[in-house]
Amino acid sequence: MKNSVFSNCGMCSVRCPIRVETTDGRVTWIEGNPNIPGMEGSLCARGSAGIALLYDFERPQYPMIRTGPRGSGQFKRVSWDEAFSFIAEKVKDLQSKYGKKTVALVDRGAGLFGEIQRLIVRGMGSPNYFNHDDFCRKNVDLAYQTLLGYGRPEVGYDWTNTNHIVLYGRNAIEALGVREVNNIVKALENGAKLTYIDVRASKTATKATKYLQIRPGTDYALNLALINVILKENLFDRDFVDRFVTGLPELENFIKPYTAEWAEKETGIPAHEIVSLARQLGADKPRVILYPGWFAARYMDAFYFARSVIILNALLGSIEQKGGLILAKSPKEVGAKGLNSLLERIPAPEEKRVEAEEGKGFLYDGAGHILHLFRAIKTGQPYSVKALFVVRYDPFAGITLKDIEEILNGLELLVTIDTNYSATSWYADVILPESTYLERDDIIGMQRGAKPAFVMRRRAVNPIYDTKGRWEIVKGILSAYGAGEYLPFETIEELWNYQLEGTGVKIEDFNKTGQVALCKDAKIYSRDELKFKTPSGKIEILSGKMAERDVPYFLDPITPAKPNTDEGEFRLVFGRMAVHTHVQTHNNKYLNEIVPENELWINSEVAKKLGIKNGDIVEVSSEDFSGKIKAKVTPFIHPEAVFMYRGFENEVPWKTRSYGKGLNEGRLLRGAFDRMAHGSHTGALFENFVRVKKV
Ligand SMILES: Nc1nc2c(c(=O)[nH]1)N[C@H]1C(S)=C(S)[C@@H](COP(=O)(O)OP(=O)(O)OC[C@H]3O[C@@H](n4cnc5c(=O)[nH]c(N)nc54)[C@H](O)[C@@H]3O)O[C@H]1N2
Ligand SMILES: Nc1nc2c(c(=O)[nH]1)N[C@H]1C(S)=C(S)[C@@H](COP(=O)(O)OP(=O)(O)OC[C@H]3O[C@@H](n4cnc5c(=O)[nH]c(N)nc54)[C@H](O)[C@@H]3O)O[C@H]1N2
Ligand code: SF4
Ligand SMILES: [Mo]
Repeated sequence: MKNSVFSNCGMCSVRCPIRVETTDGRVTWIEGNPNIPGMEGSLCARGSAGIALLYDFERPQYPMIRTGPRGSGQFKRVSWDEAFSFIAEKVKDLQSKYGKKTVALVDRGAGLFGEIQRLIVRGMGSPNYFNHDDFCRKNVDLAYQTLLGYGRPEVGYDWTNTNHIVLYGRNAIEALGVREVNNIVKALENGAKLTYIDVRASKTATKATKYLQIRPGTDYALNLALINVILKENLFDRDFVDRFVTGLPELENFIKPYTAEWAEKETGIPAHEIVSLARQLGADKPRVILYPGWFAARYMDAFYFARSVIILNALLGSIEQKGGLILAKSPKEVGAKGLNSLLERIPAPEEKRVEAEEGKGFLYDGAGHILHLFRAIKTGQPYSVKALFVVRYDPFAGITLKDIEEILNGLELLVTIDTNYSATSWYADVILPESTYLERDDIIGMQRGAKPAFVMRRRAVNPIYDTKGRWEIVKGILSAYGAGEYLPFETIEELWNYQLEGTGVKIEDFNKTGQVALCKDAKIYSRDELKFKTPSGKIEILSGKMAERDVPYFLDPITPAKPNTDEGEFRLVFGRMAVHTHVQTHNNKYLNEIVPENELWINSEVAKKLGIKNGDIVEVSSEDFSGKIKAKVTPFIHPEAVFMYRGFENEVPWKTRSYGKGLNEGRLLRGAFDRMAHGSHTGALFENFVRVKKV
């Protein structure tokens, strides 16, 4: 018998709406939800390979407790109750020695369905909740917050109606979300320009109207020059700027020395190209989208770079503008009531997170700074963090072996909740296997946007192995700990009904498309209605929040260090590929078949000098690690950089298809925890040099 449910893909963090078909209780087909504009049946390769994840036997099938030394791979099978009691006893013991705040949880971010795991730490009375954002989008988030008062997830992009898109190393065609890529392609078909800036010609460069190769780490210099030309030549949207932007005189003063000629020397992009781009944007405004980035934890100036992109959008009047950036509307703004929070049922702990205790200078109010968390675990300062829960995140897959060792030395309890055997699980004390997204129901999520909606992920089939849904795992842990009252629901329907109470929406309302929109049409404010969420209600170049927290408004550009390429020294940069997600899909049967290992992009001229030919095996080394990889010799990368796709060389032998294949760039990131970006305290993963030589 055939059946069909609407759900959300779980093969990456985009969570595209999907329709899942089952035949006699087996998943036989997955496609993009045909009811959702921008999806219309389409799915990426990873989304389609969800079936291979579901039926994979090389994933955790029952709870496990470690029996041998960490990293030995020795575990025993236990029942769920044994696992929950083990965790609860250990946490209580550690808390009695080190205080409640000795427990921390780190996840991949709240996203649509992630509120639930935060109940674990809060239920245990600790403030120490962290997510991965320091290594991903936090600079952009903070840049939006300081300028507009909105966070990154609250800003959408009206791709299809735009005249001009500018992407800075945002490899949107490959590091993709299905709706976004479909809409960008539609924009190009409608005649929009795409200016693409990258140190290498990625797949997105091949779709661009103009590709500008930039010297690594100099995008901020480029933007200062764009601002300079736009102000000097009066190319900006005066009406918008007069109404909404404060701090313009200070910006004008700061920007004076940063001419296009100056930026040519920094970026390697000819001054006439910079002036031409500024003039095109001036002509194409206000329907322009300069995208401030997603994976933004790259360089030390990332926060100020992201601010410069948003400032450019503000000068060009593209904010809350058709064909530009569109602000999310809260349920209240569209006349609806939001979901009832599960987290807010629990009193917020009074103690401070590790970094807050270290002093001033922090802009973030959401999750804590992970670099500070790891530092606290390693050093015991400002206080000891001894128990760590890791949920849907694999930090150990992307850092050095030395960092892993130091973190493990500081921890007395490490618990992972994952659908795969992650690199972190391999070292964990307890592995709690979550049911895959096709086998579980999640809490209802709130999709932000100009037309906010509630979203439901429903199971397509029952769990195949002895795994549980996330809310059931959280409930089990809290109950064993003695805090079961914080999640008192017996069934997912009871939980959903609690979330929906008072909203007027019922569970059945999701049957039709899997989503319930909170208003009929997307709401866009006119300039007469528009108000920002900053203290002044305007776009604050001189941000009140930054002033209050002692963070300078402007950063003088810093010329990046130059590697000695004649000696085989390069800046290491990396990114995502279309058929894999970060570190989680390389063992997927289908996707592993398509791309089993990575290569090292290296510039042809430089490779020639070093005697490296296409396909040669090269050794890549940092101060404390070296590994081998195949060279891809190409003219399409800046001579100072080498590039590889991330997430390869899995070290967990249980995943036999991907074990040892390719090279893991994370192991080469020596000192990555010691570099925190200016103003934002995030990682700066591309501020890192390696040596390359032919084997
Ligand atoms: N070295 C290095 N570090 C990086 C980056 C890099 O490029 N290189 N990129 C940074 C960026 S931008 C990001 S976003 C992060 C990404 O890094 P991660 O978040 O660690 O990577 P993912 O592969 O998305 O998966 C994380 C874990 O979630 C698990 N998982 C997947 N689905 C589920 C589920 O439904 N439930 C549960 N419980 N677990 C699930 C996966 O099996 C995997 O173990 O890394 C950041 N850090
Ligand atoms: N298929 C797939 N899609 C994904 C993901 C995935 O794992 N797989 N992950 C999702 C996530 S969590 C994220 S954060 C996004 C990331 O989305 P992106 O940030 O678009 O993706 P990356 O592949 O990390 O892109 C890094 C690019 O930066 C370039 N680069 C390096 N240095 C510089 C520089 O100095 N200047 C400029 N202009 N460019 C530079 C690199 O050459 C590379 O092309 O992708 C999302 N989409
Ligand atoms: S982009 Fe692909 S993998 Fe990510 S949620 Fe969408 S379909 Fe799934
Ligand atoms: Mo990311």
